[in-house]
Amino acid sequence: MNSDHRARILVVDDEPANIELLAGIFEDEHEVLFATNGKRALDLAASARPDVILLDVMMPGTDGFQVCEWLKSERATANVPVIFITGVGDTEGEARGLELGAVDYVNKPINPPVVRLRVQHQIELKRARDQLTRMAVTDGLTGLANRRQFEETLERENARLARTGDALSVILMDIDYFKPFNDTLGHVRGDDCLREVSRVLDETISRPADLAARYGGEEFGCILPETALEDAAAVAERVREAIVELGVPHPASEVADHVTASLGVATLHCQPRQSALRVVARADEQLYRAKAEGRNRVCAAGSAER
Ligand code: GH3
Ligand code: MG
Repeated sequence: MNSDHRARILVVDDEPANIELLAGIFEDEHEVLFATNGKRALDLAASARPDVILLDVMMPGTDGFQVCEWLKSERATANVPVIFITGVGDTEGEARGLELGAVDYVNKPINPPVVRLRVQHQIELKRARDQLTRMAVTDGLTGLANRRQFEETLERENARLARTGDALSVILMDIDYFKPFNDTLGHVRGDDCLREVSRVLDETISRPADLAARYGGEEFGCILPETALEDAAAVAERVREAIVELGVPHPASEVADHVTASLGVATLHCQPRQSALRVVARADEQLYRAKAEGRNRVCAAGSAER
C-alpha cells in the first residue's frame, strides 16, 4: 500500500471511454494506472503492485477471465483484489469471475457512486490484510523479520536454489552475557540493546535477497542466498566488528567492557525434498563452538556439507 491514503488502482479496459470515466471517478483520491489489453495488464500488475484491479470481462484477444486466472496464479499478483466489470444481467459472467478469485464485480453502464464505494471497500480490506500480514511476520520489539518469516524464507530459498544446485548460508548470532546485562542494567536497557544490535545487523546484511531475523530472545538469524561459506563467514565477521564498534557499555561481560556477540555460520547445498532446517542446526553447533572458544568470535562449519 502506498503511503498516506492514496491507493494505486489498475484499470484494465479496451474502451477509452470507460477508462476516462473510471479515471474521473478515482484520480482525485487515488493513483490510477491503465492497461488496454491483458498482456499489458499482467506486466503492470507485476511491476507496479496495484492495491486493486478493475478488470473488464469483454476484451478482444485475452479476455478478463484469462487475465484473472494468470493474476491469481502468480505469487506477485495473487493477493491483489480483482473487481470485474461485467455487462448488466451477465449473471454467468459474474459467477465465473467470483469462482476465479475476483472479490466483487460492477455492472456496465458504470454507476460512479457505486463503483467508488465498492473500490473503496476493497482498498480498506486490503489495507487491513496487509497490516495483519506484516505483523504476522515481523518481530514487535526490533522490527526485524520474526522466526516464522525466517523459516518460511529458508524453505522457499532452498526450493528456489535447488533448481540450480546453488548454495545458501545461514548465520546464527547470540549476544554474549546478555542475562547479566539485563540483571545489572535492567530489561529496558536490555530491550534498547536488542534494538541497536538489530539495526546494526540489518545495515550490515545488505544484499536485497538477504534476510536478517530475530530468531529468539537474544538470538538472531540471517539467510544469505547464493553465498558460499567463506563469504558468509566474512559477513559474520563484519557484523561482529560492527557490534563491537557500537560500543554499548556492558559492565557485567566477562569478555569485554562493551556488548559483543558470538556467531556461527553454516552452508547448505540446496536440493529439492530436503528440509532446509538442518543448516540451522549446523550453524547452531558453530555458535555453540564460538561460545565455548571464548565468545566475541565467528566460527564456521569446516566443510560445507557433512
Ligand atoms: P551467553 O554468553 O552464553 O549467550 O550468555 P547469556 O547470558 O547471553 O545467555 P542466556 O541464554 O543465559 O540469557 C539470555 C538472556 O536474554 C536471558 C533473557 O532474560 C534475555 N532476553 C531474552 N529475550 C529478551 C528480551 O526480549 N528483552 C530483554 N531485555 N532480554 C531478553
Ligand atoms: Mg546470549
